[in-house]
Amino acid sequence: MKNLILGFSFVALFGAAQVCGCGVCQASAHTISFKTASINEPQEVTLKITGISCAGCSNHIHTALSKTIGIISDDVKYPGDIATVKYDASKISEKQIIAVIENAGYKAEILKDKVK
Ligand SMILES: [Cu+2]
Repeated sequence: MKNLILGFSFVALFGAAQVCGCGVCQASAHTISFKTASINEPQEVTLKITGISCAGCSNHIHTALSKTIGIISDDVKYPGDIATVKYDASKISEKQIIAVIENAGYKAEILKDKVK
């Protein structure tokens, strides 16, 4: 049943991708992960993203983060609009991570209460 709903929304997303205006919509996946080996003890921040309107948007944010020095891994979820970012605090701050997302055209705020 869940797969059926996901499959349907994927089709709906693909159609919507043409009108979201983010310019990079590919509707390729709902969750995109990027991982590299961690160097130092990584910090983790969970962010609520505003402005994601299709899977291409989460891909766009993932691409922006994965090119940023200090980002160890990122996981941008759509639907859900939650980004979990592991980073090296000696190279990048939470504020800078938010700035990267805002430069990509979205809004981000730190979620204080993590989902357990
Ligand atoms: Cu989009």
